[in-house]
Amino acid sequence: MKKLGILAGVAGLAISTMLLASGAQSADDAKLEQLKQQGFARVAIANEPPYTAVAADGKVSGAAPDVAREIFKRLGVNDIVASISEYGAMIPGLQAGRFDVVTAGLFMKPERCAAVAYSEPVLCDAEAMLVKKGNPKGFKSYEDIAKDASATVGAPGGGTEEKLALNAGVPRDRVIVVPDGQSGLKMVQDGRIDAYSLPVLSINDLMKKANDPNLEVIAPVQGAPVYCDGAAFKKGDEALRDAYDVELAKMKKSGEFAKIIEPYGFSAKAAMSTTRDKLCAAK
Ligand code: 6CS
Repeated sequence: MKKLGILAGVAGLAISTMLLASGAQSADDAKLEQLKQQGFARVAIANEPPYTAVAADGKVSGAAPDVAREIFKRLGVNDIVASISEYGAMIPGLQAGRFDVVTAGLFMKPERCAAVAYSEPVLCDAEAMLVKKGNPKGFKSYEDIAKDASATVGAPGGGTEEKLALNAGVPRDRVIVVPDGQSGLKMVQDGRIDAYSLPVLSINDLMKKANDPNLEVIAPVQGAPVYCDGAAFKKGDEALRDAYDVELAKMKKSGEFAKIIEPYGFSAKAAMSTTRDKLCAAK
C-alpha cells in the first residue's frame, strides 16, 4: 500500500508539474491536484484523545482528523494518512514536506501563525493540570508552580503548556518534557512530577481512562488563555487552505461540523465565535 501511495504521489507530482508548465493551473491549485492524484492527504497528529487517536488496529480518529477526512473527501481527496509527531516537530515536518497538513489540535498563536497557513478555527479548549488527589501543593496556575522551588510540571515537547509554564517563570529544569499522555499520567501517579498539563479535554480523557481515585484535575488553569486550533498548511499552500476553509464554513453552517466534533466534547459554538485573524493576533 505504502509503495503504491508513493508511486501515486510521484505521478501526482509529475501531473501537477506538467499542468503548471502548461499554465493550466496556478501553483496553488497544483497542490490540491497533486493530493487528488495521490489519493490521500498526509496529516500530522499527536495521538492525544479526543483531539487525535490511533487505535491498536491503526485506525485514526479524533475530532481533528475526522473533520479533516470529511473536508478532504469533499475536495476530492479520498482519505488521510496519519503520522504521529511531537507537537514541537509538526511545523518543521510540515515545512520539510513530510506532511501535507497538521490536523492535531495545534493551537493558533502568533509565532505559529507566522510559520504556517492556518485554516479557520476548529477545536477550542482551556488548559488543565493532572495532580495527586487533594492537590497537595495547591496549584491553581503555572505561576504557583514557578513560586514553589520543589515543584515540577510535565508537558508535551514544543507544546503550548511547556511554553506557558516557562513564560510563567517555571525554570527549564522544572518543566519536564513528556512524550505522551500515558507517560504523563504514570509520572504523576509515581510522584516523578507534581503536575501534568494538557488541554482540559485531553486531561479529562486520561482521567476517565485511568479510573484512579488518587488523582485530581485542576481545570481551567488560572491565567491560561482558551486556545483554538486550525488545520495548519505549509506557507505557499494558501489556495489549498482557502479551499479547505470553504468546505469548513459550509459544514459549520449546515451543522455537520458540530455533529463531528461535539460527541468528542468540543464546542462548535466556541470555534464559530472566533476567527483565525483574531487568534493569530492574540497576545
Ligand atoms: O497546540 C499545542 O501545543 C497543544 N495542543 C494540544 C491539543 N495538546 C497539547 C499541545 O501542547
